[in-house]
Amino acid sequence: MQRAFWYMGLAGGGTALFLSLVFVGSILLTGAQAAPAASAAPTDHSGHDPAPAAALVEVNPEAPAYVLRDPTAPERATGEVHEIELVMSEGLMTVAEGYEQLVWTFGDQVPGPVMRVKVGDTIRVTLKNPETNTMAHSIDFHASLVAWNDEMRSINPGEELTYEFVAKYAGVFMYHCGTAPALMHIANGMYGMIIVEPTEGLPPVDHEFALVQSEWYLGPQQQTIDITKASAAAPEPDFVVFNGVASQYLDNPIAVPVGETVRVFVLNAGPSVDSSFHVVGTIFHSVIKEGVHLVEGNTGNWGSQAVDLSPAQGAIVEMRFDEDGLYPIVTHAFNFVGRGAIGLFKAGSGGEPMQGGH
Ligand SMILES: [Cu+2]
Repeated sequence: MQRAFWYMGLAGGGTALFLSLVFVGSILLTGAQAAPAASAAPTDHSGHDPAPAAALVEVNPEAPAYVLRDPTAPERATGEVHEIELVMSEGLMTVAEGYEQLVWTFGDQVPGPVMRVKVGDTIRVTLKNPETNTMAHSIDFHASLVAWNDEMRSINPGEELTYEFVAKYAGVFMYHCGTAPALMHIANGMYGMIIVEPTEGLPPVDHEFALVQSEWYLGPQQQTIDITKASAAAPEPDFVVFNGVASQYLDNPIAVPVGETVRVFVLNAGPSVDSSFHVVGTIFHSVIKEGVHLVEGNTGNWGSQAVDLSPAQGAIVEMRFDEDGLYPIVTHAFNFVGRGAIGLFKAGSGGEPMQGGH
């Protein structure tokens, strides 16, 4: 329904068209039109081409609908010692409308579960590789200070290991499978976010979300990703996504009230493409990126328009939406916006559908 509303009155379909209407300007318009989604391919009922870039993998209209990932950030875990059981599974996942891949996961989801602790806490993860799996796997918590050849070792199907560490530094950290080739294991879904707050905790805000950007290099339907594509020196992902699934928050906008403070924990899991995290129509008044804090109310009132995150970098950004309406979430590397790296914050009622041309 959201999409029907969103595209109502538009002559064509496609994310690229949406962009061309939002971003008036010849440079942006040219970029958007060059995106594969702007092709003359027939659109589906929703009005957007679900296969913008996956030219070499045939769309499967019978693929199950994707499972919408709740973007709400979890509360910080209570207590100081956290026992976490993490099962690494291998199974099918719809990563974009019409595209199903055989993914490897932490906790049956891509990205893996968002964990949230504070400095000083002990995290004791019991990592399990079920007998039914086909591959060895492992885990590497960037929030930890441990030896690579101990806790990060690979375990075979049927084995488990305990990975224990004390969180000593605050930040938005990546965790991922490091089993060789790590590129394959990350690109096939084995990554997630762990938030470590300062000992005293983050100041409370009205709303908190967690968004993980990552790439899909599609393999054939229901098979693992294409490691040859993923290995290219200049990688061309079929999809760049937030929280595992292409355009899921374009289809299902994230509702927020007008004027309240929204905090987003952002991680770029890569494996290979940089992110320029941007929310159209707002300015980040607070950014904590890799330990560096842009503080609201600073002398000069400096603000931030986009946060650059290389693979395995994270940030906490805060913003407010001053007007009722829609605020697109993108990486401002616009070649990827037509490939699934787009969502929407819907502030208040969401305003009126955008009218007219440009
Ligand atoms: Cu793995």
